[in-house]
Amino acid sequence: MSETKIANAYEYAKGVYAAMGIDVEAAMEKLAAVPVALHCWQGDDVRGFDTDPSKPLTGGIQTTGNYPGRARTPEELMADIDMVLKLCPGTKKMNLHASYAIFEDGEWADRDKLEPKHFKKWVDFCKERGLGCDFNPTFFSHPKCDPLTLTSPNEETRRFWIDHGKACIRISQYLAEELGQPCIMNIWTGDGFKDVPADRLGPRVRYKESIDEILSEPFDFNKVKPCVESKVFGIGVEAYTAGSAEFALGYAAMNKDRCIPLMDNGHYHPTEVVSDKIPALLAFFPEIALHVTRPIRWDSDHVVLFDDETKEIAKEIVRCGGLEGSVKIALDYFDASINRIAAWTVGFRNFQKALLNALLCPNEELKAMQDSDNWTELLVRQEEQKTLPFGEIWNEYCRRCNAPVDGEWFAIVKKYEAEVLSAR
Ligand code: RNT
Ligand code: ZN
Repeated sequence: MSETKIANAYEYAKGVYAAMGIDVEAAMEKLAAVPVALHCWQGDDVRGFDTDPSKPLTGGIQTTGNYPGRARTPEELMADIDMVLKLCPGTKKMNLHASYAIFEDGEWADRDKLEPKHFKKWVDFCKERGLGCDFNPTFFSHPKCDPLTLTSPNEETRRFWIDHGKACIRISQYLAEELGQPCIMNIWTGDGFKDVPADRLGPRVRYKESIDEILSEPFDFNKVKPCVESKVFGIGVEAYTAGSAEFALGYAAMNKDRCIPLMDNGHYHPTEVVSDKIPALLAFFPEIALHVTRPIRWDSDHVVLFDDETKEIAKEIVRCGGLEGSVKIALDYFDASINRIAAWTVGFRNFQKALLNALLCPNEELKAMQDSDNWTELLVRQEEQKTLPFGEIWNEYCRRCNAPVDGEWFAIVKKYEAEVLSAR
């Protein structure tokens, strides 16, 4: 399309929204400043660098597929992330797992002995690109999972994982200080049982005490935001998960001065929706964190789509004022069956689309309809909203962020695949 045609299309779309009282310029500007955390683990199927990559994942999670080109080293992973950063509009933040520690000169440290220095290369990477960084202790895929971690009845096992958690607090504080942005530190374990347990309370009490010990490590809550992520079940732990929704929420509610709840939208029964849980939690918590993913029948971690529930999650974030900082947004999915860079990019761009779409809704007007019991017009307006010329505003947003528009970026991925990924 010619420059003039593009400009005309944008001006037309802008006019359509303006007629509804929507300032598209303000929406784009607001979105461009919101950090969304990009999960490093999409690039290497959640394998990390600190354990044998031929060993299977544990903790009830699974990547499926064997698409060629997986990143095998920190250098490869960073190169792939650079490609994704270029292809996605908006403000990004990195999201690392402890298993992505980078060891130099033949050195290796076990997870309970990890130090900030093992993440120095990531700090350099983030600094060069102006990124903040979130962090996750890795309580899975490791010989010290017995298979339990923080809930283990074996004191030695539990101690090892508590020490890992404490090391991660220190690393998170280092990341926050070096990068000048808060670090969300997410505690998730897959601890649970395949079959009906005889003791459901014991593991949860141990989990609670373990988190208490981890959070007794000194940190500045303005810089490090520990969270607890709940889950309904995982592969091989179908009958019982210690870190259930009630457990995680209960913990966060009782520890509001040092902990926030994290909801992953793959971690609930299929008829439950996180979009509805966001305002429920914001009625009680000043800050919450999200893992945005796409479950199909279970926590399958498919690539995030621009689908109804993703749009609804974004709408709730926007309507509840979450973009002002109360909702910490991160992506969490891992698909090894398609080009991993494309997977990362599609999901990141889709969540940007969902947020932009939410910012382009006449939220105040719609709310007034609800409050005046005008459900007829609310239905009509919400339906009409779906066919507005959103694509033109989205493309303009991409151009302003110096990111490729839809239709342009996949060719770049194919070239990278031919030149770089296929040689791995
Ligand atoms: C697993 C959780 C957890 C992980 C990452 C790798 O079900 O969602 O957040 O996906 O920590
Ligand atoms: Zn998650």
